[in-house]
Amino acid sequence: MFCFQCEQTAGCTGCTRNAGVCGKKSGTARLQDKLTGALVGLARAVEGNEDQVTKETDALVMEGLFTTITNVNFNDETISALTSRIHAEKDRLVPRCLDCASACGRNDDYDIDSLWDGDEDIRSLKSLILFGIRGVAAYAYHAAVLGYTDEEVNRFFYKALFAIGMDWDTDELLPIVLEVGEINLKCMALLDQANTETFGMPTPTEVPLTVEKGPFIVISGHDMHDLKLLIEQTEGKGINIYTHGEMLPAHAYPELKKFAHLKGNFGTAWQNQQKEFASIPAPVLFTTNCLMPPKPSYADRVFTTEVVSYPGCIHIGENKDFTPVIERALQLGGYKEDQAFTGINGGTKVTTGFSHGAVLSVADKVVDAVKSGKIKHFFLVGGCDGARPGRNYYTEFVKKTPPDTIVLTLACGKYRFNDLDLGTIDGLPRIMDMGQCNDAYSAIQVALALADAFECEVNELPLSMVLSWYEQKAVCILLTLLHLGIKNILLGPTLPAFISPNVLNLLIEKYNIGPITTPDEDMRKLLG
Ligand code: SF4
Ligand code: SF3
Repeated sequence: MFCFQCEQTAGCTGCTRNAGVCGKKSGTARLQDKLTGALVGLARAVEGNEDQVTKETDALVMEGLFTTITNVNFNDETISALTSRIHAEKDRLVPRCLDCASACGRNDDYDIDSLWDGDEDIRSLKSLILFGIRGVAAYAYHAAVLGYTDEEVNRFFYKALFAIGMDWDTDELLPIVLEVGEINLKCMALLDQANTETFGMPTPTEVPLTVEKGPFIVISGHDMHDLKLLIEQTEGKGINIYTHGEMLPAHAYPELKKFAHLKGNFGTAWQNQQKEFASIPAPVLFTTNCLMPPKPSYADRVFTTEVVSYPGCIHIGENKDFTPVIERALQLGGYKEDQAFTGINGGTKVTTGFSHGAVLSVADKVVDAVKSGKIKHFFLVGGCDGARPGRNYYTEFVKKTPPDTIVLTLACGKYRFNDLDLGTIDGLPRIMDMGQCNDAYSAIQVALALADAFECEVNELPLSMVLSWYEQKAVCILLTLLHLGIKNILLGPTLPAFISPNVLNLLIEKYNIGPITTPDEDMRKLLG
């Protein structure tokens, strides 16, 4: 196998053995490559047949891309079935193409090995495109389940997939890399609109980490729609719901927080799940990444839905009947007494909901605090978490931020520090959780509003971005920040294996992006 799409890739170069660090087996990796090759084939078939593309074609592309994100789908059967559906769709667009013996190169599946084995700069640029659109597809998928789609975003998937299959050079590929960032901005705006119009504008909300006695269900991932359905189906059944990982920001949405049995958050970072789920008397439902291979101690309590799948785990299908999860929760019965859990720093609660709506509603206060010198600097410390020991950097960095600075955060990397109490500045908490990774859109909106208020460029604001990455959604967000011309981003804990030295030099020259070093050194550098 060859896979180097995530931050924990073996030896910081690539997973090449029988299984990846994430637990993905070589056979599964092969099937995911075939699936991707089929998607390129579908994009080739779309070329010239655009008028034949339907909502179903778009949905298939989103599903195919999302399925191959790290920690989403480990199930050979569902991956193969999806590939067959993609072939069938290509066959509909270009009938009998699959029966044709002569490879015309126009509608064929793409052999992804020719990408992995190709020139390292081309591989690097095509990887940025492929991994980036996997991330965008996940966000587009979440928006689509709420009934929101964007033609331009959908069309771009075909363009990008087509480009991956072409023998193009750097000059042709680089603009498409940046276009991934541009399209992702549109897609995150779409998802923001979908979430806020469906569930209301998030408001700052305290979330307890205590699990109350009685039956409960833990729900993980990013899909708010699944959470809403689960909340509705458990109402009045004496079952409490606890969020996990990227589901935490759900507590801040008015249309979700109004349910009294959405009680709190369970667990710390996603990479601790094998330890934390081992002994809980409750089922866990995964709606998206990050699913780790379940240990035998709790595998029979893990349920999946949407594109997530793991062999042997019960999958909740399109009918969205969560009865098996509900019955398991009642059967397990939960704790006999309330259990007071803490975050990794010992905190008993966390706060979320500082979306662009919440922060910009007190924009005057923020601007005044900056003008009067009470706030000297903003740090955006956000992104994915992961198991690499070097990720303690982010905890240490946040602990070292001076008292006259604000830490904006988002995505699951915040579990390293979101239970810290850093106090307030003029009533504004020093740590503000803006939400999930896609709520990078909120951070961008706030940065643009501050630049507007101070009549300067975003790069001239007293704002530093110290980002952590793990999977492919982080790739598209990073490309969005580059598309917006944001400079001086610090990225860690290691740089992507798929960025070749030449491509890295290009990013350094144009955007001055760099790796994190030590909290002290970076703090000194950023505060000048
Ligand atoms: Fe390795 Fe990451 Fe690929 Fe899993 S997703 S096989 S850990 S590079
Ligand atoms: Fe985390 Fe897996 Fe990326 Fe949405 S849940 S950010 S790593």
